[in-house]
This record gives sequence, structure tokens and C-alpha cells, in this order.
Amino acid sequence: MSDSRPIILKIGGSAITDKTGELAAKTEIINRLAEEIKRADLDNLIVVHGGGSFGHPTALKYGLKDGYNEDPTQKLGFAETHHVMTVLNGLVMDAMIWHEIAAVSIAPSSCFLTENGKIKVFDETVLKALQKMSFTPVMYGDAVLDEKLGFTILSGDQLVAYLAIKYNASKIVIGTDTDGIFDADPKTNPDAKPYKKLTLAELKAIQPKLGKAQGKDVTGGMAGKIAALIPAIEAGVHVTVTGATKGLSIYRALTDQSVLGTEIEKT
Ligand code: IP8
Repeated sequence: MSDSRPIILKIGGSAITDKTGELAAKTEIINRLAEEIKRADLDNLIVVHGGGSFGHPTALKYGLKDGYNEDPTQKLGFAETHHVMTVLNGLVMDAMIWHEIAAVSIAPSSCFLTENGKIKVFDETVLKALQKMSFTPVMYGDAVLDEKLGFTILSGDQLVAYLAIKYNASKIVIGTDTDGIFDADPKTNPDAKPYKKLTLAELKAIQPKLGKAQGKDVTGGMAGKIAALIPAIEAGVHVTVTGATKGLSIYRALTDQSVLGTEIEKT
């Protein structure tokens, strides 16, 4: 049983899916990440993954992020968005269980409620019971009900920051499709340079320059990711942003080894 501070791993949808397509999973990367997580052998890990080309296209098509606008097709869109997230989650769970990780999925739509897009209610009973027995809980960005908007999209990054603060995480590891945070968008600018270390103040200063998402995205790419993570950094949680598409960076970051990427500290 584990009572120690959790480590929270966010696997970006941009790393495990092709965001220029629709419902396009990168199964080799999902498998390799499962291998890295198994190798890290942690008994206090919480995994959260993003939506990529599963959740984002449907969320965008039905305009879910801004809430219910009385258009009945949106309800079907809500159901479809949640469903396609369970499909992507199924692929992640397949890979993790195949690699003998005792991973159990928790649907955020069943235990979170937001208010104007911010987490308001979280029923933590099942998560806490899983953690107590050292299972690896797995959550994901999801379509969730919202007390003011009817429904909205809860990003995996807001979830990560919330869980990190609530459970006093020892660190957050963000696995994405770039090797950290760059001074320009590395996907479009070959001269973009990575930041090795950033303080909260430096991070806030560069925020307006951060890359937008590739393909369809309702939660704002790297800029949106950072905005969602700021409360956790303010609370003193260390964040490592590293590449999840190749190498062993996730294993290394989870086991406190140096990685190609950006380390973010409050001061
Ligand atoms: O990819 C959004 O989660 P994110 C999930 O972590 C959906 O921003 C359903 C679009």
C-alpha cells in the first residue's frame, strides 16, 4: 500500500495520436510509453492522458468547450466526445495492462463537475482507494458536466494541476511531442531554442510566445497547457516537460534522471 506523495504523469494527446488526422492513434508510441512506465516501477503514480485526434475534433465540431447552447445535437456530441476518449483510453489501458502494470481507468466525466470550466466537485473516493492499494489510476481529458455551462471540456492539464495540488505531488512530468518548451514554435521555426530551466516568473513572461496546437485543439496547445499548470507551479510542484515520442525521456524523468526538456520551478 502506498501513502507517499504521488508523481503525476501527463501523456500529451499530441504524442500518442496524429493530431492532423482523426481517431489516429500512435500505437507504437503508446506501447513504448507503457514499457517506460513499467520500467520506472513506481507505486505512487497517477497517469493522465490528453485527447489528441480523438477528443478534440468532436469537441470542436459540436462546440462543447463553451457549453450547451440549446442545440440538441450538442448532447450527442458530448456523448460521442466522451466515448471516443474511452476508445483512446482503452488503447492506453491495453498497452499498460499488457506490460503488466496494474492500471485502472477512472472516467473524469463520472467524478468531476466544473463551474465555468474550472473544477468545482471531485468525488475522490475511488481514486483514493486505488492509490491506497498502489494501483496506477489512469484519467484523461474528458467531456464533463458543468454547473453553469451545462457541459464543457476538462483538459488533462487542468486535471493534472488539480490532482498535484490536492495530493501534494512530488512532481509532474509532462510528456509531449517536443523536447520541452521552446522560445518559438519548434514545429514551424527551425531556429527555435529550448529552455532548460524556467522559474514561474520566466514562464509567465514567455507565455504569450508559446506554440499553438497543431491540428484541431479546443484546449490551446502548449500555451493552454502552461496556463492550466501554473496553479500547481505556484503551489511549489516541480514540473518537467519532455518529449514522449522517442527515447527513454519519460522513464528517466519519472526516475529523477536528467532529460532533454524543460525543468520548471516556482523560484
Ligand atoms: O488534450 C482534452 O484534453 P487535453 C480532452 O489534455 C478532450 O487538452 C475531450 C478534447
